[in-house]
Amino acid sequence: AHRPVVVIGAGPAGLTVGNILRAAGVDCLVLETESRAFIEQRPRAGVIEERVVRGLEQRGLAGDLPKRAERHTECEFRFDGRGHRFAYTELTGYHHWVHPQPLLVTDLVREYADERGGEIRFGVRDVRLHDLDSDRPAVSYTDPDSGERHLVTCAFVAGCDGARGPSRAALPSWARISRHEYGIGWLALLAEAPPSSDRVLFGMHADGFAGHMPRGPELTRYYLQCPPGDDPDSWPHERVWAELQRRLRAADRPPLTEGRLLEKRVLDMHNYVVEPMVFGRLFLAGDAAHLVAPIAAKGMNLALHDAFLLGDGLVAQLTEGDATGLDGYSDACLRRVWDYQEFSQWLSGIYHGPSSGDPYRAGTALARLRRIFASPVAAAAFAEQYLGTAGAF
Ligand code: FAS
Repeated sequence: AHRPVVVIGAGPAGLTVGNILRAAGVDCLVLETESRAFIEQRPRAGVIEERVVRGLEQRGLAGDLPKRAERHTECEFRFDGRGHRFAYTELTGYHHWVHPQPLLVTDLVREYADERGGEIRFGVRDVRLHDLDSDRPAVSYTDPDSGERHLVTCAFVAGCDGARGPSRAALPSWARISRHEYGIGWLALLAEAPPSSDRVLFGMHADGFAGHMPRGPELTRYYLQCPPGDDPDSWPHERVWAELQRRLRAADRPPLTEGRLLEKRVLDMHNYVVEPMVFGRLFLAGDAAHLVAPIAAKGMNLALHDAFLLGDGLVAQLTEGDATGLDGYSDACLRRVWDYQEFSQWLSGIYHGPSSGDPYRAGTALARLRRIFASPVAAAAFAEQYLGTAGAF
């Protein structure tokens, strides 16, 4: 079989690329290892930049997100036993959307497969990439039902298969992978409880970071800093809530609303960046090319920024023979990727300084924090990075 483009991975990146191609009448095949039901409920990110929602709207992919999602205009840092509101929308005119990733993925896969007639295979196995540095690359996979191997030749492969997919492994040995290990873990929790505040909370505490992110009226995402490789089973319900209440306590705020824990997993906090993001006819997008620990809610946003550039670049190439988008793709993505990596690092210094055990890191962390409350210029710079509103990269 032949398709102009094969997309590996039906996450936010792969589905957005597929939808952009279909809107231009370009045939493509999306290959996904999980089932449709699984990807539509997998709990992950929840904060979407206003610019990214605009990008989705411009491509007819935002659906009723602006009606269903919550607009956030401020967040809150809790330190020195008090809550400190940071009203970023007042500073920039931009807001954040809170919209759980499963809802976005559900809309994207419905738009791609049911509305735009996009071809997708779920449950595929053993996906392999072939002849990427030729003008006839191919992708092979095993059909889950028949067990048959299929080979699809194509003009381009979009590697959107996330942090553990085959695309990155297909890069040649000279590709550079930069890694950063934070040396800490985050216990990622999903609580069946209404949010304890209408804004995102960051708790900087001597015993460790804690985070609170609304995920809709009945669900709340919490994070608790823990040792890397910690065992989620060593965190029973009582211990989780005792730690969250302590690390997020503020004199002038009510205690957290507790509830059943639906998800409990330890994220080993690390980042990586793959350079370049292109090899021959393989174009990487999203977590397949870069990972940023969920410190500044940037992972899914970066994936969508990449997907807009890749989808538009493929359409220009395939419908008008214009290669400028694809030629500039890797550099354009990496300028934003490194900017977000640096911000994630900077913010991690604030979150984890107080509990680092190093008084110098604790002192500089609080100094950074006090600066964004004391200096309007520092506050505006922080808000710009937090919201992703910087113009050029
Ligand atoms: P994805 O990983 O979403 O999608 C890749 C797809 O490829 C998956 O559907 C996978 O099943 C499929 N795939 C993998 N291997 C394959 C193969 N061999 N063949 C075919 N398909 C294959 N980001 C935030 O911004 N904020 C957060 O709060 C946040 N929290 C997170 C919490 C957790 C527990 C995790 C794991 C991630 C979190 N992230 C968060 C980051 C996450 O949202 C990613 O940045 C985002 O999903 C990236 O989108 P994609 O690049 O499309 O990759």
